[in-house]
Amino acid sequence: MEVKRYRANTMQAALAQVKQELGPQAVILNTKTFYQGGFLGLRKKEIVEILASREVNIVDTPPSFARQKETYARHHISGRSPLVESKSPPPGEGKADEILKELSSLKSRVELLTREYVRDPDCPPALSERYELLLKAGVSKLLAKKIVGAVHTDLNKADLENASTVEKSLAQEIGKLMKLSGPVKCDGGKTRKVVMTGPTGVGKTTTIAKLAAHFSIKERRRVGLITADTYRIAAVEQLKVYADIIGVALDVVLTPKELREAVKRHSDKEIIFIDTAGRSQQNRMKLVELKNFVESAEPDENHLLISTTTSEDEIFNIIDKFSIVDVSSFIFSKTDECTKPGLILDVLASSEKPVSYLTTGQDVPDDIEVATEESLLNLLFKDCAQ
Ligand SMILES: Nc1nc2c(ncn2[C@@H]2O[C@H](COP(=O)(O)OP(=O)(O)OP(=O)(O)O)[C@@H](O)[C@H]2O)c(=O)[nH]1
Ligand SMILES: [Mg+2]
Repeated sequence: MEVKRYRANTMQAALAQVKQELGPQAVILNTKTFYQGGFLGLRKKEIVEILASREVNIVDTPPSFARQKETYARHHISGRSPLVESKSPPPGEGKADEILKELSSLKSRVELLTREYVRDPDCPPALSERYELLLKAGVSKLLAKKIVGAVHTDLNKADLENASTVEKSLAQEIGKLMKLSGPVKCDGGKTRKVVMTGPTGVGKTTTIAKLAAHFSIKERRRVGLITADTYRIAAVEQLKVYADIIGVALDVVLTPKELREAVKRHSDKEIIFIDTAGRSQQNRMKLVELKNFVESAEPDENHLLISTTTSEDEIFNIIDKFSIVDVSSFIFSKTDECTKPGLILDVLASSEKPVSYLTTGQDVPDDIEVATEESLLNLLFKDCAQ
């Protein structure tokens, strides 16, 4: 059987295509409505899709509504594409109106069945779509359900049919989960000591270079750099290159004691950034060593860098293992490479800690932004933007 797919902005236009190509005897096998484009569902376009064929065996009598449901359920459960057996429209030329009436009634039946079997009966269609969007962004099923559930409870029936009210309420619910620390604090008072920790290769050194450049060049603050990462020769050289370009002093320390002394030497600075060696979350001994380094600096802020290219399970493992060091906030790095930004929401929902920055690429100093509700929403729904 040859099945053809037709898409248009309205059901009528899609039906006209079917009729023109397959003739009035064509049988509609399935219809669905979905949305394309838009951000958070705004400015999205409704698309109607019809699957049709002219080669279906036509049953003589119209199947009962109950039988159609049964057929749909059977196909849906077996994982095959839903196929609604259909009576052919009344034959004969000049009966276009009757055909259209029949098709339109079939369409409402199919929609009803789809809702009944594909969607949670308690969930209004507008929320089912948002739920799917959240899953697509990588938010866990549990959290996505909690978010749309809260919107469902907040809004009455009429509000749930108003797209912009639904969007606003959804953004509000997501906003409640976002703990934001704001940027690194540097008010020119007491020297601010800022440490970056995290697993290997997540972007600690690059992020320090971005922030050091920002505070030194844009905010004209007196900046000091210290690196406790002597694990790799290249690591020191990497930060030295940035320090030279930015025009700030770099101290290299080998022990916690040296770190304490270097911090003292930089007491004339308004802000000191301290780079640490990347440590595997599996290596408890190295994590204890890191803890000793960090504590000797008595930092005001310790940002744990988490690469958003890491799997969700591993992220929770990293947070757990790095909690040995007192973490003040998270920096989510490599968001430019991330395909599941929703995991950030899961992390923030289940942790006490806030997020300070998102890093968005390799370029120093530009590829970093302070985490805000707006930047996080944009990241979450980046694939929905036109
Ligand atoms: N795509 C992308 N790459 C980044 C980002 N931040 C850093 N990188 C790259 O990631 C790699 C590792 O960056 P580093 O700053 O050396 O990471 P690190 O955490 O200091 O690494 P170790 O000191 O070895 O633990 C480099 O190639 C960076 O250019 C980012 O936001 N996006
Ligand atoms: Mg490094």
